[in-house]
Amino acid sequence: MPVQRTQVAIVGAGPAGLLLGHLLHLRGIDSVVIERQTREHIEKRIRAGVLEQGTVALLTELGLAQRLLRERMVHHGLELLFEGRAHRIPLTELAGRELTIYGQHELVKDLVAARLETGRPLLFEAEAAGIDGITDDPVVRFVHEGRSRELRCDFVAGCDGFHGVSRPSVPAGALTAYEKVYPYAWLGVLAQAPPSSEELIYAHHDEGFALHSMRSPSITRLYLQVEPDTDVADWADERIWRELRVRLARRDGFDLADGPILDKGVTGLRSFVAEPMRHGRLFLAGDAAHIVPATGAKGLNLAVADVAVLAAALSQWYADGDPAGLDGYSATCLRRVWRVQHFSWWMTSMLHRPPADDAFDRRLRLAQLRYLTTSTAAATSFAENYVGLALPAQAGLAGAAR
Ligand code: FAS
Ligand code: PHB
Repeated sequence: MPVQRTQVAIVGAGPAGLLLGHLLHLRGIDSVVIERQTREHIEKRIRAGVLEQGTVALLTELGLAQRLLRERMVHHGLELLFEGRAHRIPLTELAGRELTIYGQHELVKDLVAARLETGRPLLFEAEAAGIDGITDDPVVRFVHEGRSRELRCDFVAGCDGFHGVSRPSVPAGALTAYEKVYPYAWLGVLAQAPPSSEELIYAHHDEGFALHSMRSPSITRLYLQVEPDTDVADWADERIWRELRVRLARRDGFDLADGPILDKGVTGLRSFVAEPMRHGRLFLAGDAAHIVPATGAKGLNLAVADVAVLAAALSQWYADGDPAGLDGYSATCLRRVWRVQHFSWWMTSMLHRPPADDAFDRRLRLAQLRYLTTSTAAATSFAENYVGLALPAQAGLAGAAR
């Protein structure tokens, strides 16, 4: 079995793995990225679309944002819609930061291109089967081009998402999982239709939650709250548009533009945290360590924050053998993770209608929404969390707070 060696083995070429690979490249640290899917698959996979200012500032500093800055949409607010009325939250006015709308798959395309430009290894259709020796001498076992291979390394970055092999490679009992699974899911669609509003619309409705988002001036991204076991085949396009019209209805003459649906899928909503995020020489980052319900649009941004901390810690280790950053990695990331977990759970609970809903809970949700849209203090706290907290001081090349 051919043996290969590198400094950092990165399992998974999602935003976390690819960005980490680039951060390490800029610091002269070797890495190999192993990805089980094809390049085409990961560059077409429709997921997130909202980037925090801190994420964009980091990408810009790293020279990875040329196309993003050219093609993105910039938002300074969003709308909360309930009881047939929309209320704008002026995010930038309240929290001093803007939002960027740019498809995750577009960002992955940019990161793959940047990786290939560095000439450093990025193996597609390479499925990691397991990780051994995580306490002292890590080895990633994977299958590539039909052959079993081993990759020896100093460290493994587990960036392989929720269903990857990294987290399960941690010995039983060494990791504590905290989880909440929500009794509803999201039916997400990508449509060839111009967005029907300048900004995102989060709708609380008695038929369930709905979200109007976008990807470009000609592509709309929309979500509907559905049953967890929903089969997308049961949702014909007409039925989707009909339901969106019901839940996004409002009294100010808003009209939802429709068009051909290009992509649709159902995603469950879950809150999950694995603690600690470090096990010997294995470091979990992004969805491999934590999942947030998409309501707060935080998943991608949290993955970026993790690898920014991890890259700085690895660089400190390779520069002068100082383990402080590596030893503090988990605690540093988990502080942000739990803040974001709380915000995402709170936003999800406020905007969704649970199956076993009762009149009291419904009135509590509406009272929360009315407070949020009439109190500057409440709206400011919401805005601060939604636009995203500053990246940790050690993130990025200069290490200055972002
Ligand atoms: P990723 O899951 O993006 O990447 C992990 C990579 O590891 C994948 O490419 C996978 O193929 C690879 N991999 C897995 N196992 C492997 C193995 N054994 N060997 C080699 N490679 C392996 N967030 C939002 O804010 N808005 C959204 O609308 C939204 N929609 C989402 C929809 C879905 C279906 C999912 C799963 C997530 C969604 N998210 C959304 C959250 C999303 O943005 C994630 O937070 C983000 O992709 C996390 O990035 P990574 O941690 O890099 O993980
Ligand atoms: C998206 O555009 O995909 C999106 C936006 C906001 C969310 C979740 C997803 O909360």
